[in-house]
Amino acid sequence: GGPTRSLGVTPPIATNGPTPREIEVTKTLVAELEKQGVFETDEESKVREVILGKLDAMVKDFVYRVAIANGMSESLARAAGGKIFTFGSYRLGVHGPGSDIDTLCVVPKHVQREDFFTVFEGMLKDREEVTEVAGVPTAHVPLIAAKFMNVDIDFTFARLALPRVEDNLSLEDDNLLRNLDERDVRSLGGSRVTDGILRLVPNIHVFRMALRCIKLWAQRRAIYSNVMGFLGGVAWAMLTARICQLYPNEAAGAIVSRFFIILYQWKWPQPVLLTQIEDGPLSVRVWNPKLYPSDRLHRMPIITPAYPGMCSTHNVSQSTQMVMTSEFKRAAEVVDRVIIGKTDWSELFAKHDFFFKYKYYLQVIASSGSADLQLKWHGTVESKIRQLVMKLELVPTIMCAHPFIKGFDQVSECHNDHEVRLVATGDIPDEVAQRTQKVAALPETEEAKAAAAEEAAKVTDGKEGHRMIYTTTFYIGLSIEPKLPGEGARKLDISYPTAEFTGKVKQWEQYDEASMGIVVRHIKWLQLPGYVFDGGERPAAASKVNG
Ligand code: 3AT
Ligand code: MN
Ligand code: MN
Repeated sequence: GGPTRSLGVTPPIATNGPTPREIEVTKTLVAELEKQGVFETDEESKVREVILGKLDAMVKDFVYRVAIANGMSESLARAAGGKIFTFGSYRLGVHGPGSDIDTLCVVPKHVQREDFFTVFEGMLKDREEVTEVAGVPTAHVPLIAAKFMNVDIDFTFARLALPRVEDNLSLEDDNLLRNLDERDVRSLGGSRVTDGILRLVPNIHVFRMALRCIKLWAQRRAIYSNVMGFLGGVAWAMLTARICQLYPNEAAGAIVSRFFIILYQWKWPQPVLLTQIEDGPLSVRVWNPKLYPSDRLHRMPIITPAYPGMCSTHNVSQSTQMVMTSEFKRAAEVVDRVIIGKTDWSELFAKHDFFFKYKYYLQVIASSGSADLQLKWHGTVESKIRQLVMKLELVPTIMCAHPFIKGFDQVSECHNDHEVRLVATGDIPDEVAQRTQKVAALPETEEAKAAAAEEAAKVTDGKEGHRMIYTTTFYIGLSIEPKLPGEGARKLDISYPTAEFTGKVKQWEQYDEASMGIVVRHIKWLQLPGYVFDGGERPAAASKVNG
């Protein structure tokens, strides 16, 4: 190989290039990833480039319009600039055919955040290429979500303390953060972290291929979710980047192999760093377990490489760490067998076995009476699940409380209060289940929402007591300590964590006792409903036994 750039907080472990066998397994890995559909076509990537060109022009036009409206001269308004940056999977170069493009619109100081949600949002709505526009100005990272030429785009926004934003502007300089609003600092963070990762990997092509493999594996094994206490896309990218630093001349197949071995053996809570954590010009906190007790609670710290360095994995709990560790082990064993030719890469990407793994499961059922309400209620309950997990970990007989990464949405047509009660507590009667077939899941598109609302109106119109009930059910697998010989059956008392959890959830400012429900109950494996299994996956033994 070429010259080795030494990157990272330690020297590399090895600087050799790949063996012929490692080159071979890298080829079969790429072939498997192609087969799994993770790459977009050349045409699709050209469309994305066209879109980005148009969006950059739009941002410049936006800055110009606001400047003119503020009374600036034509020439000053033109010179004010504006620039679009990207982050997320597209910027990393690991996006799939269905991925969105995460963008950051960077503007000079005369453009206000309000302008973004009025002027720019309006400009989007006026474009014929744009089909859906939804501004979320109050989000932690405020954004506008839109569909442009059929591609999902997330627009975030940052206003710099500069009179103009020129095309050669880089966001690398920490001093850019001076005198900015907290939200602008946060918005800039997404791009600065992604760019930092890319600067800190020795070979970008190898990094991308390895990361595509790791992402697909983590999704299939159901451990890709920051909200639920696993890792999100940025954390998986940083882990992959660190392994690339340790083997700067290796091929992707070998990186993947080292990834699982090294992470299985990692001495957590020793942090994973891509670069030394540095101080900077703001008075914000930088991750530092010596200084801050709360940072000492992070079990698997993975620290972002841009100032202010932050832990991207503060949601990891004892249980999710256990689950990920055992997945690292399984994956290391599979890849070993791939390398000696005893199996192929497809085994690495085999679907998770969450719904076969445990004897007992908790169901967390969030219910409400309308689709719009359920969307928010779903999100609120979801964001609290990891707190329930941590409470369950304190129950002495529970060894592991394993949350599934997503909730299951259902809509049920109920004809009386009794049916509503049954649905809200997880016992969907057969006749309700049959009525429910038509409406299957929460509507996502505007047309589907309209159709669902119409359906709901038909059900409720003139038929007293007829209602559509929306439910989202989350699952937590429980691993219980085996009982000792001679000991009687173990009692599982989850009333305390459950009560605490439902209490917390009900503190949500929009919670309304009359229209929203939250129920936690435990069930045996046999009672798992059919919808958690893919068609035909469920073994004959597990027929529907409710009650
Ligand atoms: P896809 O290929 O789009 O599925 P991605 O890694 O680009 O993968 P997202 O588009 O969901 O994933 O997120 C891109 C970045 O946006 C990742 C993170 O820096 C930021 N981000 C995502 N969700 C949130 C959130 N809820 N709060 C703050 N930042 C977020
Ligand atoms: Mn994305
Ligand atoms: Mn996104």
